[in-house]
Amino acid sequence: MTYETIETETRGAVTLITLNRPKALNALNTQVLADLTSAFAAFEADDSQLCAVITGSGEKAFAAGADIKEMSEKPAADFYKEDFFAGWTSDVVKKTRKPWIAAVNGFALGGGCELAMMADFIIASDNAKFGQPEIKLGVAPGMGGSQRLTRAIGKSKAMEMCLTGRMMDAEEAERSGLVARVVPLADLLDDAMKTAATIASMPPLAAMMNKEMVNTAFETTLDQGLIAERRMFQVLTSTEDKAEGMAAFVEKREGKWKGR
Ligand code: CO8
Repeated sequence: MTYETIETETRGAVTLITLNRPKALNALNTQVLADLTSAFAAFEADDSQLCAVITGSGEKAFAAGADIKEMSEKPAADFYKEDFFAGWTSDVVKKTRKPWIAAVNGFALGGGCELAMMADFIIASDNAKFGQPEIKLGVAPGMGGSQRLTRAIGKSKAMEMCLTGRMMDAEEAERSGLVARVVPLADLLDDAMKTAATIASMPPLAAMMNKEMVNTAFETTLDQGLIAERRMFQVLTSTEDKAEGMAAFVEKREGKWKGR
């Protein structure tokens, strides 16, 4: 499948999705959303694909935000009527049950930061810069930034970033818990792909349920989350991969997974 604004390829069980509008610093427009939505649906539907990585083309930007030129021409009523960009959350995030990683190279601003935060985790290059500069445009985050950034780094830092529009560098992002790890830019893609391959080598149902368990922590109370975790654990004990995984440990060999 070829797309207008992104590139996709599969390497073993890992799908690599690259935002490909380098001249606009990979700004996210309606076409990018449509392309990403269909690429993520294809990834989710393909049983041979077990983990995905999303990154930006070029060395300068993951994505410098929603496309300001597109937004500048859009009447307010259309933002509401089209429910502009609502699909990012409903189609990309909610329907993608397999794990995916954002490999953030360079700027991740506004919608770019918000897209990265939708991933299950972020690996950042040492030149990465995160920010929610929408206030400088007279608006505010509109794709989850005020919510996900606050959950990721806490109220004080999130509030400061949203109110001043300042950027956070990779080192501060790691210290604040926004990103899992920082690596040199030259190693970013290799590192993210290797990490994704490690995840793809795990029992697939266990990977999906581990993801669901951690995400549940953001959606509910501790008591409800602990119950959900216990139920998912109990479901996993009924899988063939659990029998194989425990037998493989006892027999001192690698497990062979069936995904059931
Ligand atoms: N949209 C469109 N084009 C962009 C964007 C963008 N977000 N960012 C950069 N570009 C374009 C520039 O216009 C320029 O194009 P051209 O060469 O045709 O003039 C090209 O990319 C290169 O950019 P610069 O020359 O500006 O490069 P610099 O190295 O000087 O600066 C920056 C890099 C600091 C990243 C700078 O480009 C910048 O500040 N960009 C805008 C960042 C920003 O404000 N992002 C937030 C956008 S708003 C948003 O994301 C809201 C999301 C919520 C929407 C949900 C609605 C419901």
